[in-house]
Amino acid sequence: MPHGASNGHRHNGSAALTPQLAALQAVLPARGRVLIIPHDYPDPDALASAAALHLLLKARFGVPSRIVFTGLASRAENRAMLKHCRYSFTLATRLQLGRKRPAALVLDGVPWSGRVTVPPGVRVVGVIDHHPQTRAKKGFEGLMDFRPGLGATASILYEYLKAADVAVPPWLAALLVYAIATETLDFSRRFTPLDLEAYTALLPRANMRILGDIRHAPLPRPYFAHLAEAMDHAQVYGRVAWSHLDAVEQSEIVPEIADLLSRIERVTWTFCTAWRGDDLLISVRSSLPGARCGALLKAVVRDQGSAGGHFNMAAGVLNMTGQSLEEREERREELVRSLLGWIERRSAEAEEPLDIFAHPLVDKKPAAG
Ligand SMILES: [Mn+2]
Repeated sequence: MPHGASNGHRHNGSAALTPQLAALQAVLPARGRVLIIPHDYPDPDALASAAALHLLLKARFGVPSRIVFTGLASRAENRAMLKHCRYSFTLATRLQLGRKRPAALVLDGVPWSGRVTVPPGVRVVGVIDHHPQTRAKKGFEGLMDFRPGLGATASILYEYLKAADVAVPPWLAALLVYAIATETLDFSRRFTPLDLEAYTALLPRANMRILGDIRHAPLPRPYFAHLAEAMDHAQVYGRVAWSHLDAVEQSEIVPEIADLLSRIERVTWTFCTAWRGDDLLISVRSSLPGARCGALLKAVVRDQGSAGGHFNMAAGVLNMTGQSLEEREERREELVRSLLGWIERRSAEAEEPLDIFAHPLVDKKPAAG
């Protein structure tokens, strides 16, 4: 063990560690800073979990850490979370590494999935994740705390903090509550008793003003332009609804549209595609218990890009650098057809046959006069 109870200056508690805390302690370096790396373009669950891990490492193990991520956190609600987070976040591109190879803990994704960028020279010593597709990697000897089927990574961090007897400050309780609520769509998606326990235990401790600030963060005007475009492009085909955005700067609007469409009555599957530069982004949602969205999107994207997700939600990206506009549009249409085909087969298995015709979500009435 690199350090532990014998290393008094780093350990100020005397209670015995739970197996999970002991496993975490075992991978912490004896000295120096640890990097905390949430997945790229971190969502609320990744951000809140990173802040919770930062507190845990300091309060329970006396280990200083720095939160580092790749991509942006541009969604208005996510920016509000960063504003209220008392720990600073560093962009991976700005990270200054000395000659030592710092240890890192990866959150809400695995470094071998393509969703988490690990800066060169950084050594991953542990991974904490809840995605059902997550598999252990052969040869990886660090901590692997995988809880497939759990609603949120934030719930795992709640469990660690509780086991370590670390008090959660009100601002962090607000972030964790928001993370669990969004990740489970207010418990309308799959969750476990641990998610419910974390939520109900943290809510009374949460700073409600911060929670309100995050939930109702001011939205930039382009958000509404995307919304209008998405509604205009939205199609319904039986129990499937989907849409497309021609040019987005940030990826976060794509899952938001998929979530919004999933509220159409009788619709059980939704997806949204969008161009972001040379990348085609895809988000899939389903309310069916056996949907396995992550596996479905992986099957559709195959080796042309990367995809991953949960039972009820998944995201993927295809890079089309060097292809003409026609080729890109053709491949997008092919992907839409392929997705519809897979969904149709899944629906047939679930005895939920689709309609024959697709039609626009919003009827376009001819202009008066
Ligand atoms: Mn998550």
